[in-house]
Amino acid sequence: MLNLILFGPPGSGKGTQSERIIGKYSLVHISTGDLLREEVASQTELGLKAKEIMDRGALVPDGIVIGMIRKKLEEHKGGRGFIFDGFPRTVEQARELDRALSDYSEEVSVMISLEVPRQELVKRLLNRGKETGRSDDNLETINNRIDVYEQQTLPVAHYYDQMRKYEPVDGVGSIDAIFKRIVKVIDGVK
Ligand code: B4P
Repeated sequence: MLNLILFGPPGSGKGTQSERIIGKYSLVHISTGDLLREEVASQTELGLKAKEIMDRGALVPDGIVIGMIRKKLEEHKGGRGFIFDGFPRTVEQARELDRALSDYSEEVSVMISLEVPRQELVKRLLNRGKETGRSDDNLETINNRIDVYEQQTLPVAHYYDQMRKYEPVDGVGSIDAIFKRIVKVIDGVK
């Protein structure tokens, strides 16, 4: 199996590039952001709790996110592999992912990290906020999300770097150009 982590700050293009990657490599897409937004839309108990956290730009507790991931792994076991989009976001989530995959005798193949400067992230997310009305795409929450990324999520890159699985990719440019850079990395590990 090919198990990819698509990593990067909010607005770096993880969701956008995931769509392309799934099309080319037939992987199962797991976006914890999308899963949480589905819970919010269905107004489940978890969704109501998650909405308040997401609107502040904070991270939903590890236990909730890991539970969602384990469920998806079980549902799609035996496929060609997974693309984890926006997960893991803490070192604890990374350790749990490794444990969960090892239950299926699997492991993370590579972490692709989209590198985009803060100014560009803010511009993209403000733009998306205008177009879609997403409630966490406002200036205050965007800045908080990027701060949370730098403090709590960046150490995950170091975690995979120590295992020689961290691959930085320039995330600035056209969506097609960035996709080509990603394909080069994936084809190098396949
Ligand atoms: P996510 O849904 O993961 O939100 P995101 O990081 O903002 O989205 P993404 O990075 O995929 O957007 P994209 O760049 O594709 O998380 C939302 C919230 O959920 C978090 O803040 C947190 O509260 C919670 N959460 C999620 N996962 C969690 C976890 N594991 N643990 C705890 N909490 C968790 O797109 C951004 C914009 O840029 C788009 O408008 C796109 O069109 C544009 N864009 C993309 N590529 C571009 C390019 N090359 N040039 C110009 N614009 C581009």
